[in-house]
Amino acid sequence: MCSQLVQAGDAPPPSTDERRLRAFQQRIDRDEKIEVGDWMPDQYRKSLVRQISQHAHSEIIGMFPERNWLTRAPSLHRKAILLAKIQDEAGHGLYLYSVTETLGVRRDDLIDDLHAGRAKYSSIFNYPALTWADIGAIGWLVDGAAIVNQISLCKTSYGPAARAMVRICKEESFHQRQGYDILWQLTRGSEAQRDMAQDAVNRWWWPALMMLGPRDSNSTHGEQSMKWKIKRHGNDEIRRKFLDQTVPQLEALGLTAPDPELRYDAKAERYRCGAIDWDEFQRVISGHGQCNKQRLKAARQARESQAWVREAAAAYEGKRNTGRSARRNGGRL
Ligand code: FAQ
Repeated sequence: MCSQLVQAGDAPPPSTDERRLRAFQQRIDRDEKIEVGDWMPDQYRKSLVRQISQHAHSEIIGMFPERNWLTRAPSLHRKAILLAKIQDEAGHGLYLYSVTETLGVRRDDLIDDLHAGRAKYSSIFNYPALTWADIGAIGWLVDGAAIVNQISLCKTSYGPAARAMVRICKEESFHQRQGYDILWQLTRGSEAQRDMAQDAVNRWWWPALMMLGPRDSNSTHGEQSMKWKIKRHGNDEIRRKFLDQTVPQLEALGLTAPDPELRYDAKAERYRCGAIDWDEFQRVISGHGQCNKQRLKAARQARESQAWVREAAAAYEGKRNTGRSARRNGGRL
């Protein structure tokens, strides 16, 4: 009937899908949060699952470079701090997997994808932590880069993700400070300790800049993710903010960047770095970095060797549920 009312030359009325999409985009444009159970385009849901699960995997895999140093930390105090930091990363992974579950996926399936090499995790965790100074560089540079990105994600459009990110950022800022403090102490120590700090910065500097993602011109998801406010800033802008925040800290440490072209552009009031080796980034994210195989192997082994913990927790939960239903039925099972 409706189609008979359309005059020749008029645009056809929008379909239900188009109307829903338009209303969804209007909610995003008004900065409303999208909550569990709200209608969302399938592609929005998929993009969130992709980005948030990659982040969750990164937090979990990110524990491996640091764990080697738990038994070699230079003091009990440093060991306790590192232990707390690594436990925080595990917690971040768990919050983020929980967020993906609100989007209708199963955590086990995501972890299967990671272990089978079908899912990505951050490029940065495919580099080895060779000395104690690397623990400082990871905290300062890696957590530092992660925070700049994640502060922006506190305003992401999906409510559960935005709220998880607020808590994660608070913990990441402690991580960044502990990393800086390690390097601060080393740069005020012996010549060998100072050299160790410089060597760690030399090795982690470029990977930290790369971990913020490809240039905007090569970012596959950036444009649509920004339209949906899944991401609030482009990769290049986040990288610029990270550089602006980090170079003065580098100078305060008395260390240098392995970048002869790094300079302050007074006119633009920002730092500019030399060319990033995007071939290296592509090699690492396609599975050919220094530690990709080692990291996935360790993740698979951890899942297998800890299966008994999950089984025990499930058995305990089963017992509690049986007890609860028996109490509800007046003691009858
Ligand atoms: N590594 O289109 P875009 C941490 C992929 S947490 C590997 O620009 P997007 C805490 C990307 O997936 C660190 N792959 O992608 C910690 C896509 O491939 P796909 C993680 C990367 O999503 C510290 C393709 O390239 N943080 O460090 C990387 O719009 C210390 C095209 O890229 C998060 O995950 C990379 N670095 O922007 C833990 C935050 N970059 O999926 C332990 C949330 C890009 O089509 C110790 N994520 N790719 O196959 C995000 O904000 C975004 O996903 C970006 C990438 C900004 C990372």
